[in-house]
Amino acid sequence: MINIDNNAQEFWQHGYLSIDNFFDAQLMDKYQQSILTHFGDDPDFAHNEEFLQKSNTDVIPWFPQLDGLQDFDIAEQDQRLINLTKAILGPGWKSLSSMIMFSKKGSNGQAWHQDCPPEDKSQFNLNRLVYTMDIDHNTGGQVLVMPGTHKGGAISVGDTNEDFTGQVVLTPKKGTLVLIHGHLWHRVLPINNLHRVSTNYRCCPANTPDNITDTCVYRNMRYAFSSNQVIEDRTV
Ligand SMILES: O=C(O)CCC(=O)C(=O)O
Ligand SMILES: [Fe+2]
Repeated sequence: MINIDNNAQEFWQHGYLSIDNFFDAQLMDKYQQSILTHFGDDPDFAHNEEFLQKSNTDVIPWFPQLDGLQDFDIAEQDQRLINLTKAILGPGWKSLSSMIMFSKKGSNGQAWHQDCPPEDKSQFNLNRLVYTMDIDHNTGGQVLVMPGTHKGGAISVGDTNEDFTGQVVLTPKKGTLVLIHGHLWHRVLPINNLHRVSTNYRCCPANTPDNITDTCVYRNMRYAFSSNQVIEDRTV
């Protein structure tokens, strides 16, 4: 059983939370199958070359709900998830469209980043990540987080894949729920021997614009996805 109040408190203290066996294994198997069917063997990247290079990010997104697929509503409508989200974000929070992220075997993962600009503490997204497969040493693609950094400002300028003292390695399993505050420094390690899939039911507090995650903050740049542009070069 999960304790909503303790979980919400832990989330706000560290900026992230990981709960194993949150979702039913059968539902996860069903999702995984439908995701792999969608992506096929050799999907194309949806981002432009400059972004892929500078961000060191190797992810292909899919928005199943925007394609009219209702299967993915089941996890989103889980009452425990809804209660936990409300305990963290307060009344009036809203869902953003769910995004599935696919990474090929041997690809880069994701460099350290914050999902949205951290200057205004009240404006952020919450990642609610659902894993439909085990992420471990064999697959690679473990999630790194820097506890407490959601309380500070912009991520420091520096090496996009630096190892930090105090970083925590998350190895989610099939059915694990991971919550990550959009201002928390986080990263995905390179993928090893298999493809990697994660499903993100992003949401945000009341009074947050829907395009809150349009600008992502990396150690070397701020990048706007809507215009596919580097809007700030942070290396100079
Ligand atoms: O795929 C993951 O595990 C995390 C990806 C990420 O950085 C995000 O969803 O904001
Ligand atoms: Fe992220």
